[in-house]
Amino acid sequence: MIRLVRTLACIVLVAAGSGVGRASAAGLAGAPAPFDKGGIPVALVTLISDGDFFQAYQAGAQRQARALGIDLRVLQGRGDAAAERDAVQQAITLGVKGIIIDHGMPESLRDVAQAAVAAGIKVVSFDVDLANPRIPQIQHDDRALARAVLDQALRDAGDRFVAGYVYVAGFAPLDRRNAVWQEVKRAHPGIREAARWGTATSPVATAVADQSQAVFRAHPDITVVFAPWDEFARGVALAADEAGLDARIRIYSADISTADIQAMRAPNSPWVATAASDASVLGAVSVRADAMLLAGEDPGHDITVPPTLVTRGLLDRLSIDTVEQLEQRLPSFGHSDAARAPWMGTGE
Ligand code: SR1
Repeated sequence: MIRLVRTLACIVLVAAGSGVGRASAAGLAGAPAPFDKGGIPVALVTLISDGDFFQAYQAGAQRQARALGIDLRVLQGRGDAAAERDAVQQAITLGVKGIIIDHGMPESLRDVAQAAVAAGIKVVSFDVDLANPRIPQIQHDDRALARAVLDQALRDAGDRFVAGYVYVAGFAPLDRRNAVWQEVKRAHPGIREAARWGTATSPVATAVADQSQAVFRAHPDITVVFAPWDEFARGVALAADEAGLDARIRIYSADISTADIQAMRAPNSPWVATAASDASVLGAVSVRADAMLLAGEDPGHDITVPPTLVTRGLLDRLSIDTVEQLEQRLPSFGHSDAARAPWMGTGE
């Protein structure tokens, strides 16, 4: 089992008692029970809180929860798989009606997730395969995401280059993206992966920057880095900048945030492309999928949100400086109808 940094042994209960994320208790007109009354307690149990992606995911989940009259409590595992497991058990004890499990190690979650299902709690997962037909799974279309950004690398660099690859095994989205990277290398034997590195230890970007500096010293011939998590890409970009390699290295990543957009658009930035789904949309989709189960409806078992390829050229052309501008100018990025029942309306 991968064990991430144990920052705090305790689970942090973010929303309960603070008023943050409290949903209206009024209920939704015309909605099925229990949404006609509101105030439905649901727990969002997370493994990772580090970085922009997870903050935006939680913000999107909170917004959607408020709109549906869900009282969403966030139980944070703080990078500790055992603490995340405890959080699922705590949610069961708290008597929530629904649980959303965001990332995690399947082997430490499957039995507690099944215990929640057996207790009548409606469970959905995001980016972790709990191998349970009664637990719908939400995810990016990770294969399409990796394919889109690697195709861009092939367009930019041709199919003969020395690559660096940032990867940590055991996380479902990274494993799915890794499968595509392996396929691309097989199909293009002119690509040579000279080094592979990575860590999920918090703070991820800083730790990856330290590793990347050593890699660039040992492998000065690397010209393309595939770093399919924005925390990875941020670390690689930092190291490339400090080593004065901006002009020689191109970085291809996943995810996008306002800070990422600014890093990509910085003068001489090596970070040239990313493929991403909107993290706040994924948070909203996760809440809606759980809401459908709570209303006795079927959201489907595999719920995917398609990615958008975002290049520095596109950001420059459309003068995009923030994720909000990206959402406005590329509406397909900022909106999804996945897991949306008619009674929910069209907004978050
Ligand atoms: C450690 S897994 C990190 C990934 O999870 C989310 O799916 C984001 O896309 C991020 O890249």
